[in-house]
Amino acid sequence: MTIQTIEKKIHGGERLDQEDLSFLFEYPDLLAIGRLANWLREKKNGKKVYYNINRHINYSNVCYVACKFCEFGQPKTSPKAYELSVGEMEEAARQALQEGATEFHIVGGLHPDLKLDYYENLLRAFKRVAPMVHLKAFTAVELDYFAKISRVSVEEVIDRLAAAGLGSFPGGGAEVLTERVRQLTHPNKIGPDRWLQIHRLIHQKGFRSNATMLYGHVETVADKVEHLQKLRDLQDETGGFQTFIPLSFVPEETPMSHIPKPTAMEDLRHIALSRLFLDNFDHIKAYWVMMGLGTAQLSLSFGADDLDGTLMKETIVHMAGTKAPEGVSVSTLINLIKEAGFLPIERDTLYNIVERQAA
Ligand code: V47
Repeated sequence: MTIQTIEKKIHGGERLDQEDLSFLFEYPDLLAIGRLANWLREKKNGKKVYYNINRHINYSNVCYVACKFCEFGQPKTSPKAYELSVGEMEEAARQALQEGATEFHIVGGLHPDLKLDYYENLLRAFKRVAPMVHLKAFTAVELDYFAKISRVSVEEVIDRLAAAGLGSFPGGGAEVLTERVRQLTHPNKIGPDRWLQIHRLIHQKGFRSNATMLYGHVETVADKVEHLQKLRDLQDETGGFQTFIPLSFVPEETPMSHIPKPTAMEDLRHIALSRLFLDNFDHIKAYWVMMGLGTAQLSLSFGADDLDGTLMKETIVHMAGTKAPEGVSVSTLINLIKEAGFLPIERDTLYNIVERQAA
């Protein structure tokens, strides 16, 4: 195997296989990989880089699963545990609306006391405050848990949440979709098959969702190859994923703080390889709050075409110890994109272009 054989495949529109991907994970010349990924990204999306004005809302971090990579989730008795009131969340929504938000990204821990009707009421409250704002909410892990704690099927959970205003589903909770990694880092949470099954169901019901992969902890190249293959297979089957988001592990305050944070080189490699292998995903998102704004900006030349987002108040990786800001202004995002030589395009959650009157 050589980089030239892979180059030929990419330029000829041929799919990479698992062997190619394993080779690229170990290939030393990152710039050669980046050039290929950028070529493919320009073929798909030209010079466009999408960004969005969104607000993250984490209703509560009370969670019983204790994943080793996570500091956000806390037992109910922990001094770090919190629960926002609906009033506080409505206020956050009002403020975000004034700042032009088109999306609320709503996720939380697996709370032992809250039942499905709480989440339905929450979505209805957001819709009352901001009827036009898209609600992207609840990971497959939460959906599975809501079904269990309320003794209904996941189908019913999806239907009832959709009736309450939910528009699409985020890609969290996938971690690394192999049983080996699950046993090591999150044995109390749903495994690969269930995560994929729930996304299949979401897509079959006509909704879109995203997919993630949390890298930089105990996973091997073989784990990541398996993960990406499973996502590509499901996307072949349903076409329901909108974007893939590689998540760079933030170790500082977590139970795995002894593991060094992924370097910028590793972050760029994961962006580039996602672009090259996931040929059936339209978008690769650079999530700046985990990799940092500088690396996220660079990643636009390594295959990413989406810079998410203004966020306004990120909590999950701030509790894990990230030094990135909690949110950024729209002008910061636009300037980062322009400075990197790309064309900033504001999108909504479903990648419709947002046109705004000049102020
Ligand atoms: O599922 C938890 C990860 C995810 C840490 O769909 C950590 O548009 C790094 O999924 N270091 C939540 N990562 C975030 C997420 C997401 C983010 C932005 C956009 C979208 C989307 C989805 O964060 C969790 C978990 O995989 N996570 N702890 C940590 N210490």
